[in-house]
Amino acid sequence: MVFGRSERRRRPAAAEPVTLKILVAGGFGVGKTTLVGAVSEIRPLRTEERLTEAGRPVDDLHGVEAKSTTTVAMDFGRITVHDELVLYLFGTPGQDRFWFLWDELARGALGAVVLADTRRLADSFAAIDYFERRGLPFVVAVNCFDGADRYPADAVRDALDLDPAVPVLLCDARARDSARDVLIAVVEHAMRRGTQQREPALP
Ligand SMILES: Nc1nc2c(ncn2[C@@H]2O[C@H](COP(=O)(O)OP(=O)(O)OP(=O)(O)O)[C@@H](O)[C@H]2O)c(=O)[nH]1
Ligand SMILES: [Mg+2]
Repeated sequence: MVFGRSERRRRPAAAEPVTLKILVAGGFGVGKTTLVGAVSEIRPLRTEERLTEAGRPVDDLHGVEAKSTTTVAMDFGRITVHDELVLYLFGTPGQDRFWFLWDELARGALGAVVLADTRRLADSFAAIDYFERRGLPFVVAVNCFDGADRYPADAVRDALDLDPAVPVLLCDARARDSARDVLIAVVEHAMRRGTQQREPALP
């Protein structure tokens, strides 16, 4: 059936989903590209280049010796959480020499995931500092690599000296459901933070 313009105006418009931008950040080789690829319902945009001998002294491949490429600009993916919520995912590059891209990538983001690898926890300090300084809500997701020692979330929280309000989760960046849970935790945390900031301070 073809509706005329006046008919179409009377019909309730289908509700557009809310779209939110989430950053997937963290140190070199923690699994950012893997996580975006695991959850994205569209073929993720990737900007991978081969690691070269020249980068060997600065790129710590401990635990991810099979890694042969690195992100040089960004990852991009999309996930529909439900009918009313779509997340656009922006994965950051992990190498320090691409820090200049972060401000552009972070613009307009609701919140972020800082992926961490307990074998190289110090690699996540810079991302945590970045989001703390900018007041952007973030959660820390420990990517539990095979063979890496497991630590409880509270031990990771202490080691990273996180504010008690920052959620710490354990995840497997390769598993869709696990990655999805992390993204939902970011949205929930950012919403909570937004509500708290709007509420008047208690006398
Ligand atoms: N065993 C295991 N391997 C993983 C996991 N996540 C990623 N990998 C592997 O670890 C390597 C690093 O993954 P990437 O997703 O490229 O990491 P990244 O954080 O995007 O790396 P950069 O963009 O270079 O900073 C790849 O070889 C992945 O196959 C994981 O959860 N478990
Ligand atoms: Mg990457």
